[in-house]
Amino acid sequence: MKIFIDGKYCSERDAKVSVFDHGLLYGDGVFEGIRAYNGRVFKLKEHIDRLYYSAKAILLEIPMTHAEMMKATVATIRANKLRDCYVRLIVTRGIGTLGLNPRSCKKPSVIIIAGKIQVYPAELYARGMDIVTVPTVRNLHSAVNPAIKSLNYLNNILAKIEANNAGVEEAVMLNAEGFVAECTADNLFIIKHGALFTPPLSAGALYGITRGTVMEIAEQAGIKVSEQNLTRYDLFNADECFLTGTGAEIMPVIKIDGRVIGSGKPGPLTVKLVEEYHALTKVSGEPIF
Ligand code: PXG
Repeated sequence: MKIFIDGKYCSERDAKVSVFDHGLLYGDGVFEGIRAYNGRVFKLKEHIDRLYYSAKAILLEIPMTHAEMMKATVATIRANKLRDCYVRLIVTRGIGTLGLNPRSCKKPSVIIIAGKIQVYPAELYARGMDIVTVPTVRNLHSAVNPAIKSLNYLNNILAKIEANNAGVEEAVMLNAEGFVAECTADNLFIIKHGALFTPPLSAGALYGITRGTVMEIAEQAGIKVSEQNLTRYDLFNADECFLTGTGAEIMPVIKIDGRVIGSGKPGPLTVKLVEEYHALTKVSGEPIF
């Protein structure tokens, strides 16, 4: 495996960061998760845009231009001869002193890893997922804004542990007002009377790129899409429910907090959206070779 670190490729063995990197010491940095399908990088520009927006929000100046970052991403996939893969982009504050002052970090570090990801077992997609709401709420906008894809995912990790402790794979996170925000690494959608609903970003959802793609696919198919605040009641009484994310793609949900959703099987509209999403991933994006 060839891993990009600050403009050079390293082997997996040599790909190491300093213990003084503030990405490690304080979770000070940002990241992205991108996928390539069939020799093309899916939604590359959208992911790189989000990386720069996250960096801007934490006053982190990425030492590469947007175009250079796009090129380096494609080049790293090419160097690893991959056609279908998962790419992790990481920008840390860089090496500094043992004190949280970011001014001690002279140069941010850029890391690009092209590898594989299987977030959930294949049979779960056919069966649908059982999820629960958890006590850990989504970060407040006035704290670390949940739109920032930062290296500090403890909020989500705690929620994931709580879901695992409850015997399920994924958690629905509510915001401090009790409205649905999203899951730990996925956005959430419901379908009611043939229309699609998803929480607005102001509810504490990440500006999900899969979320955006699904909204586009739905609109093109004549399905009405609304961004609105949702409560647990809305989830329980949905006809269908699914999660979206780069890693998970589209995951049907069949049970929430013990309430069966719709027929208890992946719903027909969800199945249609999954098919269209997979078809799109095969033909669109930046060519690698
Ligand atoms: N919410 C959160 C909190 C996320 O981290 C999404 C929603 C979905 O966004 P996209 O743009 O991917 O549709 C994410 C994405 C991983 C992994 O390593 C995490 C994500 C994506 C890919 C891999 O588990 N998070």
